[in-house]
Amino acid sequence: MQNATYIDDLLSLLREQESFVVTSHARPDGDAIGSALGLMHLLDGMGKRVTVAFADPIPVIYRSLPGVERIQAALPTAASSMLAPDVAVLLECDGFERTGFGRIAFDHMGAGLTINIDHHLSGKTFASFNWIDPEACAVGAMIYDLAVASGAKITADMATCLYTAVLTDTGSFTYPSTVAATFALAEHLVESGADANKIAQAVYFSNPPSKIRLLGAALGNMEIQGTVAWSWITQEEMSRADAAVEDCEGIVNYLIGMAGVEAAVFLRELPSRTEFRLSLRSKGEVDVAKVAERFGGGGHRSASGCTLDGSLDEAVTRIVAELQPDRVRSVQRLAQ
Ligand SMILES: [Mn+2]
Repeated sequence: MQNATYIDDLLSLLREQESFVVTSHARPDGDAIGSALGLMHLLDGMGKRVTVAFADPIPVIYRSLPGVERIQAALPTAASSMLAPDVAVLLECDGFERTGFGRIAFDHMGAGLTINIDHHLSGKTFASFNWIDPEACAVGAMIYDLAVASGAKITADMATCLYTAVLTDTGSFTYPSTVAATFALAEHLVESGADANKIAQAVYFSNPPSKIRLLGAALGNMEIQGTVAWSWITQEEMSRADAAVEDCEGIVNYLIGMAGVEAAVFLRELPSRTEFRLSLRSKGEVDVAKVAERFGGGGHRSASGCTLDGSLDEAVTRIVAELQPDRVRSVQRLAQ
């Protein structure tokens, strides 16, 4: 099915329904928040009732986005509101669990219909309506196409949210998903009222000191072996820097930023102290989506994530072996 067909079907579906809950994944990033708020503004304009909910806190750098004050920390329940929403929309999720709310919270909410909009290669068709476009540079770009097709005016608020989604999910227009159309999209969004400088100021120049302190600790832990670089942060280092989970965001990009490094991983010790959350990056040769999927995670070819249990040494040994360039790994397998 072509994107245009998905969009047509999705639009008629949205028009038929009255009330919506929009959510996205746990530890939300710029695309999760920007696309959710962008869709909220679109649905507002269509005269719908919209609730946006995230299981985890909104990082400081996204707290100036228009409409952010409407984000709730819990899904509506049958007990909290008389009316169950008609539709639950999940953005960038491969299942209900990914939202951080848990499947049961969705069952309790009792939405008649579920919509899944995603651009991950590892996307899954778990909802009643699924639109997965791995070619899209951000879910924000898919929401933009939806808005244009609906005939809605792209308001400055909507443009600001969607531009933030595209800016952050393309790594400031540097990832392989950045093509000519990405810049055309950015141009339309700026024309519609997104302030590129103001958004960049909020996203890249408004970090709390704890984040920079934590970055220092992480870079101090850095190790390199061949073409693979890695680093980690323990719970103890988190508390010493007075850091929040969101302060770990982006550390892995410094590791992949080194010459000669083809793949990088950042490991964050989880509060249980028996597990690590991994962020993986690649310059293209190593498919980190496949590596993450081997450990129950997922993502894109050049950016993905997964969780490993065991000690730091065990986690590092397992992941670093998988991150060797494909040809090195196949030679190693032959030698075994
Ligand atoms: Mn995304």
